[in-house]
Amino acid sequence: MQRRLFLGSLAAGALLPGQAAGPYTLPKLGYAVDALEPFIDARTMEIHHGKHHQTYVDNLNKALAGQEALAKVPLEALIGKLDQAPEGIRGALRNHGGGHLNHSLFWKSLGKGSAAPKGALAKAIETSFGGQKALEEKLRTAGLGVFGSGWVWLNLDKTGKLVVETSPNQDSPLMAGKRPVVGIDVWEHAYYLKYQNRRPDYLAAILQVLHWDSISQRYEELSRG
Ligand code: MN3
Repeated sequence: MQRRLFLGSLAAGALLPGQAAGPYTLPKLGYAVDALEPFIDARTMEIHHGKHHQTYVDNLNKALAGQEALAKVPLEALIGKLDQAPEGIRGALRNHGGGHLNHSLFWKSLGKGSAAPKGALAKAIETSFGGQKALEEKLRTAGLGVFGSGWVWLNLDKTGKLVVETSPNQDSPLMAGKRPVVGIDVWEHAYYLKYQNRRPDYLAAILQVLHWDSISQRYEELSRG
């Protein structure tokens, strides 16, 4: 029974290349902490990546300590089948494993100089939403609607259709059988130093630094899977 756990197919487009299993480490940003200025300030990036994300990684590793079989299961598969995880660590996996996956995708989706979706993603956005502007408006509205801490997502649903959704806390779309194309962190820790309570200003800013080349590439990897 134990051996049959988590043997389902993995979501394509691994979020954690090079660290398919635990113990997990903080992935490097692919750019300098000030690379997103003035939209996202360097101090926020330092604390968000170096402290908040590191804490999710540390607590995930703590939860998996002594769980040798589970630590070898790719994190995306663990999070996708949380109901099969031991009850005693399910909450920690959900919060800290989700936090690690969500932030790993977030950092990879940011960067300047790539302002529009490309190729298959551009076409899919046109079909599903009527274009990039309309999608951005949907992301903005959904992000404003998250009460408390959470994320707004562009997901692929089980039929391969693009959908805008939100999740509370660090819940991953993988928990609902969806595959995240891109997520926007709307926890206050993502913006409080620069924007304080002004989430609308933060959302306007973060939409300026989505790196659509990377996001388009991820969409193509997910679509192939
Ligand atoms: Mn965060």
